[in-house]
Amino acid sequence: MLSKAERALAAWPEARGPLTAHDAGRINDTWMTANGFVLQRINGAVFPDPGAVMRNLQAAIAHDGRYLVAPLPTAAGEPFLKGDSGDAWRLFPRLEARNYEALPDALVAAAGTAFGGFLQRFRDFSGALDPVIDGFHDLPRYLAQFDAAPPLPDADAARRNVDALRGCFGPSHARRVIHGDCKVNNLLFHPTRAAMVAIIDLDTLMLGDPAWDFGDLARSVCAGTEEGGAAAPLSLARLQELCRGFLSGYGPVDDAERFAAAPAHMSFMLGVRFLTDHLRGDVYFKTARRGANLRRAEGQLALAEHLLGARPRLTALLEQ
Ligand code: GN1
Ligand code: MG
Repeated sequence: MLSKAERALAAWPEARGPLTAHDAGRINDTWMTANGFVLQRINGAVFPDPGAVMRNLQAAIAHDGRYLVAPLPTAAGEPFLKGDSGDAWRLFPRLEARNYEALPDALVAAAGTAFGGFLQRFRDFSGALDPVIDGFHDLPRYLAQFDAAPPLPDADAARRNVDALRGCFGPSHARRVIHGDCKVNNLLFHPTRAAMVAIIDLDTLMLGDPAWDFGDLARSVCAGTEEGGAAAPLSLARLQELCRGFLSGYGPVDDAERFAAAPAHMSFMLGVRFLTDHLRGDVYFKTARRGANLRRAEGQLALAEHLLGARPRLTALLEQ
């Protein structure tokens, strides 16, 4: 019997199975086809309007398609395929590239240049953007959901960590269009050179603060795979490389202190999101086993603490 993914693939006659499941991302599902394409299922529980996600991607490509990957229309000429239960399917060409969850040192500056350059190219974006997830980067809203989640004994220590740290972070303000998910694994690198060839996953392109993108990137450069609970010591050399690359792509930042505060903010917010999902029974982020979201939360909360301490250093690096 054909799987749902194999049935969906039939909408694109140029793509052939067998499909190989690809472990990437915590929300959508991804498969590689046998002949150079990438099939994705957009998770309808997280993105209730996949059409909006795809329109935003097209708007981004229309603004400046450099380094972006365009989806292929279906044989029926649609930008994506509607599946049952709110899911949607899309197909991309597969690029010859390297992709990492934990970025090697040699690529940290290139990652900074990549997302800094993206924000620079989208500085004057004036296309229409459809909101895809309400309050996506809204920390007070995530904290309210956390407070309303049922307590669990295994999460007591993490809950105390949230309570100890929450006073350090306030609300922040949307200013202009941002990528919204500046993780290092959303970058594709040239097979041999230390250069980015594509920025992927524009699903959360939205109005925000470019400092959030910088913060998410710095967080992910420091977090490795996000699976480990133990917080590795921060590498100041990596943060320095990151800032150097970011500034070369973005230009000078308007407020170094705001940008320097963002990595801890993004790390804390993600920690709260992982922990809330653990308390709710793993209903949002994909997990391989029970406890994974708790470990991710512990890792992000510990990282937030380290990154809070690194703010003066980051400010100095960003002022150069
Ligand atoms: C999710 O699925 P992925 O990896 O692209 C999440 C991001 C988190 C990230 C943490 C829509 O992104 O906000 O930062 O996991 N995306 C959504 O790994 O919630
Ligand atoms: Mg994403």
